[in-house]
Amino acid sequence: MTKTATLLFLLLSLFVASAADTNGQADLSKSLGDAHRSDTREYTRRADAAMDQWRADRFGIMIHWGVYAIPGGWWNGQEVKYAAEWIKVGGHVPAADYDALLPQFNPTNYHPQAWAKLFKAAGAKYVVITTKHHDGFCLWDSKFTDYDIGGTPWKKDLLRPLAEALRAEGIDVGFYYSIIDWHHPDFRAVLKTAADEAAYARYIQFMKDQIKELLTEYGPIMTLWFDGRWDPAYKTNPQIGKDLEAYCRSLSPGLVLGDRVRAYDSVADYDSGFERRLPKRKPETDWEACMTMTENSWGYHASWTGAGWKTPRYLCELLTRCSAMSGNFLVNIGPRADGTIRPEETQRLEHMGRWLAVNGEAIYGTEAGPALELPDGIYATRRGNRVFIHVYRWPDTDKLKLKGLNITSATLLTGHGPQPVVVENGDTISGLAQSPPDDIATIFALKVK
Ligand code: FHN
Repeated sequence: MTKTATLLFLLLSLFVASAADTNGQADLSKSLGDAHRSDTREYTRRADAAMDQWRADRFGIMIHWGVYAIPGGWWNGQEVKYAAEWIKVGGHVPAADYDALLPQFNPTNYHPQAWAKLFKAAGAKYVVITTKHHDGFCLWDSKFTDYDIGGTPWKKDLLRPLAEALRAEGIDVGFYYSIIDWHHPDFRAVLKTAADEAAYARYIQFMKDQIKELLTEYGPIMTLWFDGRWDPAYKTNPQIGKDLEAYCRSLSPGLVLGDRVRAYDSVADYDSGFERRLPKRKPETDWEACMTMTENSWGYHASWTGAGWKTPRYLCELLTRCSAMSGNFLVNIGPRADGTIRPEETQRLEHMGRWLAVNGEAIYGTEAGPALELPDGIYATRRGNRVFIHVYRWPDTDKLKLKGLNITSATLLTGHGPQPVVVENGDTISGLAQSPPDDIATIFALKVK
């Protein structure tokens, strides 16, 4: 690629970088007004066991890991004010200098079994790891490129031991795969010439070849999480996404696919557009919110120390809010280059897990609770005839009125094991203690008519 073309591409990528999928959906929501996109886009709700499992999982962990963890958001002594995984574009790093990171990538402290045990302790039911992010570096030894783990001192496949460790802990496996590939010579963000079209066709075949490796050589994969659909080459040619989706499903019939495999024109199995934000009201489709623990950086960023980290309580409230709107919550971590996970992340995951160990039945396998007029900080989920009331803001009286419910019995889940609570008039929990039994949230499990 000539210097001018490279500069143009980097400038374009720079522009779309801040855009990203959130902006893609913003354009869309702009064109559709305030109505949530899925109210108007074509969508068919899946009613099969594989999709039901995805729904029941409710809580997942996303992992952004790659050579970008080496610079950790800094380049030539300067902090790059950009998401750490975008440093090649955000930091205007020459390709040769970025490629020189491969010989430094040697995760000697990578212990996939320990990772899987941490995710289990966190209460996560699925994990989505970046197999290849926009920089094109692959965490497995792909037959179709040398720009992968095989080209590092580590050499060994990073995905297989993690997938096996996750399954040993009963955690579903998901792979993230970037449509954008800043390294592959045939990738194009825009198609201007016949040569571009030919190159991009080769690149699409490359993606299919890699996807086949990922979907057929690593055991059962619950979900393939596509990303990077916003460039014109992809989003103005919806058939590409439709063909890619059909190819994925031909390889793995029960595979769950978010809508980022498509070109914004319709929802696949769920709406994956909620990035670092939740919907204002319950979408009509299945959906998932992916969330950083810090500001907008998904890969390891050395400067993220204290300010801006979401607390465990806030992360649990986001999880509750997702479940209370029948959606999934995917919280992200960015491991260091050596394979360690920073304490700010492990502490939050472990704290979430302690709460879920007691209250998880109010999250897993649930969907939005009955439409109640609930005070701020109080949410409802349901499973069958059981309604779970999640109290993040403790009432200042000893009563909690739940208008519209006909409660036949109620137990306090949180604290020291289920305890019966008094119900008045079929809609009021009374006898509340002066302060809540838990520093995160208190769950009441109700039987309702
Ligand atoms: O550009 C990526 C970004 O680096 C990160 O992977 C997020 C995660 O959802 N997705 C894109 C931005 O929408």
